Amino acid sequence: MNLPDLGEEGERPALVYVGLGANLGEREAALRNALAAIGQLPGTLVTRVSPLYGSAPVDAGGPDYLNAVAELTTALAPQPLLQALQSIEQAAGRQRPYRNAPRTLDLDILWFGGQAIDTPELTVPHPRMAERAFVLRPLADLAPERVDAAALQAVASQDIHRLEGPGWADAVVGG
Ligand code: A4P
Ligand code: MG
Repeated sequence: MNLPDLGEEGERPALVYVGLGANLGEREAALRNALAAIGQLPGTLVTRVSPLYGSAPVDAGGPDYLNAVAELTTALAPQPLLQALQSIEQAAGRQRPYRNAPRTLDLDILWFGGQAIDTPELTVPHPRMAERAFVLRPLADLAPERVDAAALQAVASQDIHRLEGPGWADAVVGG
């Protein structure tokens, strides 16, 4: 993997939330490996991981997903972080035959240090997160103050259940 550039020297690390999903292959192993790989990125620490959820596909077909959200601090700028996450997806065998196709690993930047970013490659906050229980529920576990109660209520009918508590990833993030 090409190591991405660090952000501006002297920049403070940003607090970032990343959504993780998988609905093909060894799903839990893929999420654990991704967390370990994220923790190896330059200037990056995985600080907390949400409980692990199972969820029916939303706007998509295929098998059920595993989903979680990770909290990071990183000195990487948003674009290099996106590139690094895409390299981790590729290493997990991610293929993109069509939009919302089943996948071995999906890593989305949900929130990046309070920045609003709107470029062809990157939109932050993630534009579809407010419609999705598989994002809002684990994000609310980590950062309830960042999730609007009305938004959570609006996705309450989506089929999602908590499979494991926050300790499921301790072995890879150092608990
Ligand atoms: N991109 C723009 N903004 C971002 C961002 N904030 N984070 C661009 C990550 N990528 C971002 O993504 C397509 C392009 O989005 C990237 O090249 C990047 O430059 P992709 O991962 O290649 O394709 P995708 O996953 O098919 O699209 P996307 O937009 O990630 O799909 P969604 O909206 O994330 O939906 N149901 C359940 N239960 N659980 C899931 O995890 N996931 C999806 C994917 C649908 N249904 C699901 C789940
Ligand atoms: Mg994606």
